[in-house]
Amino acid sequence: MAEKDVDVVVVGAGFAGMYLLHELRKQGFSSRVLEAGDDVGGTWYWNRYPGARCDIATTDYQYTWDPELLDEWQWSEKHAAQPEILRYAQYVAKKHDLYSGIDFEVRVDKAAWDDSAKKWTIHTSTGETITCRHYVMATGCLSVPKDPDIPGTDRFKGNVYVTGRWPHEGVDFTGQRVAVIGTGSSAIQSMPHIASQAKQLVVFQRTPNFSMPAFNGPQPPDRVARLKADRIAYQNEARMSPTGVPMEMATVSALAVSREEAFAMLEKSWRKGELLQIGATFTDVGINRAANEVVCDFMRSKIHEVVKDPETAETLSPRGHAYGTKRPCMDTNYFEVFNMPHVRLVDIRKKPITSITETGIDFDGESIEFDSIVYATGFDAMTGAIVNVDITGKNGLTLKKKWENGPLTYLGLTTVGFPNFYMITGPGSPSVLSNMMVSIEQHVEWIRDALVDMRDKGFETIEPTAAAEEDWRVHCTDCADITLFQDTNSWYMGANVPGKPRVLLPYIGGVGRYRRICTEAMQRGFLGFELQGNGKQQLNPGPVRLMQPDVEMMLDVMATLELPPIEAMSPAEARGFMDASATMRAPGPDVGEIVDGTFPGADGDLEYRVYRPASAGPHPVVVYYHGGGWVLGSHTSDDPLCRDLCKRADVMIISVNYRHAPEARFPAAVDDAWAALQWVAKNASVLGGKPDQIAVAGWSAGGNLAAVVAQMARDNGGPKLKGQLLLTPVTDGSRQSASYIENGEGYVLTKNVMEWFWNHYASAEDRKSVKASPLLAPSLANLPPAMIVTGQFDPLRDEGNAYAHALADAGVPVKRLQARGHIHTSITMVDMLPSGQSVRAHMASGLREFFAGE
Ligand code: NA7
Repeated sequence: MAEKDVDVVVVGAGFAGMYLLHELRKQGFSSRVLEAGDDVGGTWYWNRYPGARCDIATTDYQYTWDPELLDEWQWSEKHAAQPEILRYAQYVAKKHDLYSGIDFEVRVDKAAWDDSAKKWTIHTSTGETITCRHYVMATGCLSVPKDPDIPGTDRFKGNVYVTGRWPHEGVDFTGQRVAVIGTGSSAIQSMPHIASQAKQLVVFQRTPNFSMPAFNGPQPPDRVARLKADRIAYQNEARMSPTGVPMEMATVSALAVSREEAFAMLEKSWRKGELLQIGATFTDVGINRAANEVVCDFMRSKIHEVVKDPETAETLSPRGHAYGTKRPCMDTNYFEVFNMPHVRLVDIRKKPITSITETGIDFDGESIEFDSIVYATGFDAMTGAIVNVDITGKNGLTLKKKWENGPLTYLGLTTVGFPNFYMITGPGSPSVLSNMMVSIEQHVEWIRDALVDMRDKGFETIEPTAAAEEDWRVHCTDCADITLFQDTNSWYMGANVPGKPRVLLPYIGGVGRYRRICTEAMQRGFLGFELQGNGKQQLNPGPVRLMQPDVEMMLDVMATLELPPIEAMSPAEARGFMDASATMRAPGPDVGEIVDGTFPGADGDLEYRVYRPASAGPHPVVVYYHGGGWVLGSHTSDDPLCRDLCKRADVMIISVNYRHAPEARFPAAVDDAWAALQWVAKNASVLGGKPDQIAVAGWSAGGNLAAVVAQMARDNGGPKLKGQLLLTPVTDGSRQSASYIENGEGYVLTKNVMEWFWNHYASAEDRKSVKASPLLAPSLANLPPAMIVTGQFDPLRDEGNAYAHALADAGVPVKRLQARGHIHTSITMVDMLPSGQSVRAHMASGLREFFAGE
């Protein structure tokens, strides 16, 4: 007799439900696993269409939690076919006695949270009611086929097949006239099999897809050897990788090599027959449309090589979307199908289907009769299976209602208002953008650990906080924003289901990063969660520290380079190092004109560089002071940033040099900065600027100088400045704020580097001068309007923010922007870190506002 009250109810007995059952038992939790099918396997149970195959190699798409399986189970191919994967699931279920813990042919109709009992009540299709403390949806991401939204689907009297619900006994199409609707992965995999049997095959294509040959065969010996040589290392590499598959990471932009070189590199990736390799050939395929287009061109050239009729080849060639933004496919002889005389391709964008009829399909004035129609039209992905169950949380809120504008989760695992409710590979987690096996295991282990921890500490409920959920939403959006996904209509975006909210459903920040974030949330006392039970409460609002994904990627790459610390170098060495680094960066956008010259500094001539916009002048003028801790840099060292601001704000930027420490210590840089401002004020017209429209700007130490000269201009009768734009400025060298401790290590500008800068620049006594620490000025009243930009992970964050608050308190109009997930240096990395774009756009509009109305 099955228990009616258990610790955990799990819905689904695919690879997620199976592993969770195993772990729950091991930890002594009672459980019920409810499965709609009559066997284990989940996706591999349902998707039995001919040719169904895993696109991830078997070395990587297998359980890691039972190491014995590696020896016990021999995969016959590199990419296993559905029957073999199903047999694997059955083998594991038998080996670990999982069948005894699973109720088959049972659907969950309804689940409701009982807030007084602190339990879930589950109603099943068999009329059973089960109560449980914890409720886990292990229902898979692509398990609810979407309704084929084509008129007349119910009229057809012939055979109808849906790839995701294929008959277990198989289908013989021999001698039949067959229509296939859809050209996603399921169609691409099944088509060669259907075509080999059918008398006539008509393929109705709405959007062509990118696909590459799987080059299937035995498991690749190099991968198997690596796995066998050091299983733990190999699997850890997978877990910490971007996609859940150990892979060589790209080091070069697709735009940094010639087209021939790019194609040669892509050919090498292509030959590997690994789905994720093409996209990983270059660093910028996912984020830069021009780079992506190189890949698209290559993929299209491959289609034209195979398909003999150029018009058909062109119809099969994707033109409208970036590679990878719709699920790229792997095939075995897919494009070859279209060379067969009995196969016809119909582009329904040009020849729309008007209706399915009793005998066939009407489209564009034609009627074709069919014996069978195959719908390969996809799934209500990621959220479909979850909201299909009537799930009611606290205060009668249903999940369907809560998610009507898009799924909201914390870490893709939990959601506010639904205590003790968990999703495995849910929306907001890497799931479908990863090797699912790696992601499944991670989620199962996280849930297991959470349950064990709660039991150990006597907590009964866990629920994310609203703030944490909102932070996660923002972070997911930040990640999505830097990619090309949002421009494409894909099921990743919910765009395949009419009326579904448009949001990137999976988390695109990477498997390894995601794992780190989830682990950190748990290790730091369930950050972002509230736990309750036995009269106790633990509220740890969080949030988890969320770096912009591209910034973190850059830090990861830098970590592998093992660069020497700046503070261990002499100033000359540090300057050489910075100069060398600058030669490798992207140059920044073109501007109208760049002119170099010299101006009289406080102690001799110094260089400047003018950046003029392409528009007709005269322009407002921004005197810009470069960063580099008063020790490094020059009038050209912030070149990409100056170009970017010039272009975005349509202002003239004059980047001025100043003398550097330790050769010229404080206040030499201030004296030169002040001399530069005065010189610009006098010569603005000659330089092509508007003499009555001058602002100052600077980054880091340059931000410090800009703030100081703004005060000097106020105190010395001009020039009258229109504004001051301070990017991550140094404002107080007399003390170290909390952000020094919080962000002192690991984010390029470290506490030690900052101390090295200060020590070269100014004595302890001098640091108290208002010309070194503008925050210490007795009054900040009557200063020009300011925009102050700080980075969340910058040691200088708090002093920048403090200056903004102090200015506001003194009545100065201030715009403050704390750049989420940014470090001290990342906002200046034009064309390298897309996440800085919106920050610089704000900076540019700040500059425009300084000069607005004049
Ligand atoms: P997909 O990838 O969603 O593909 C569905 C296909 O069906 C795709 O080509 C759709 O065109 C097409 N489709 C959907 N609705 C229609 C209508 N109404 N008319 C014509 N064509 C339509 O699903 P799959 O099952 O192939 O693959 C799912 C995933 O399973 C796969 O990505 C792997 O992760 C495994 P569209 O592109 O929407 O224009």
